Amino acid sequence: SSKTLVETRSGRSPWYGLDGLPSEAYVIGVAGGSASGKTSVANRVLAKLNVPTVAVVSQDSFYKPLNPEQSKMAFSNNWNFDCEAAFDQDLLKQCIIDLKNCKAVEVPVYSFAQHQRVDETKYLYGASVVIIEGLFVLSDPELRKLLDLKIYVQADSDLMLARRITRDTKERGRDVHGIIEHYLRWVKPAMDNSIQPTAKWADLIVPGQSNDVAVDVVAQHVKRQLDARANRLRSELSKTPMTPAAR
Ligand code: UZR
Ligand code: MG
Repeated sequence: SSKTLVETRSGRSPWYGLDGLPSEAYVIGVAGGSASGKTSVANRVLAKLNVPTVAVVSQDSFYKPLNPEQSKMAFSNNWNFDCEAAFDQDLLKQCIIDLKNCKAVEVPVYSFAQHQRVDETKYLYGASVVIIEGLFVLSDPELRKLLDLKIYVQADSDLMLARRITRDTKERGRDVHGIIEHYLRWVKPAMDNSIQPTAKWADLIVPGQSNDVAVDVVAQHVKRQLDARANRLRSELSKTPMTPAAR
C-alpha cells in the first residue's frame, strides 16, 4: 500500500527540526519465525501510528542474488534460505543506518517466485518511523544496536506451518510437497536453533495472532517516544543562542 512507502523525491524530511536541524528516524525491529506474523504486525503497527511518514522494510528484500547454479538448487529445494548467510546483511545494515539518518535509500526488490532480485528498486526517503521485519532481525548485534524498539513475534509452530502452506501456495508459487520438504529440512531447524533463541533480545513479545491489544500498546509506546523526542528537540533549540544577525 502507498502508506508503507515514502516516495517523495523533493522536499525535506518532516523529521528535520524547526531550523533544519536533522533528527533521527525511530527504528523498530520485528523478528520471528517464518509465517509467525511479522509482516502483519509491522503493517498493523504502522496503520495505528498515525504518523504521515512510516516505512516498512523487509529483510526478505535483501536475499543475496543467486548465480545460475545456485538458482537451480533453489528450484529443486536444495538451497537454504533460512540462514543469515543467505542475506546481504551489510547492505541491510547500511540501508537502516541511512534511513535512521534520514537519507534516501534504494531498497532491492525480491521475487519469491523467481528466487531472485528483480531489476527495479524501491526508493525510500523521509520516514520518521522505520520498521524492519525479518527472520534474523534480532540476531545481529550490530543491527540490534540500531533498533529503538525490539519486538519478537511468537506463534506456535503448527500455526506457522499451516499459514506457510496457505501463503506459499497462494502468493509464492509453491506446491505443498516442496513446502513441507523445505520446512522439515531448513525452516524448523532454523526456527529452533537460531530464530527462537533471539527472543531473549526482544523488549516485547507480541503474539502472532489475536494481537490487537499488543499492537495498540506498541503504537502508544512509539507515539510517546516520538513526542518525547520532539520535546527534547524543541528544548535543545530553545537553548541555542541566537546568532548576532538574528538579534
Ligand atoms: P518469511 N523463501 C522462499 O520461499 N523463496 C526465496 O526465494 C527466498 C526465501 C522463504 C525462505 C524463508 N525459505 O523461510 C521465508 N524458503 O521465505 C522467509 N524456501 O520469509 O519470514 O516472510 O516467512
Ligand atoms: Mg513476511
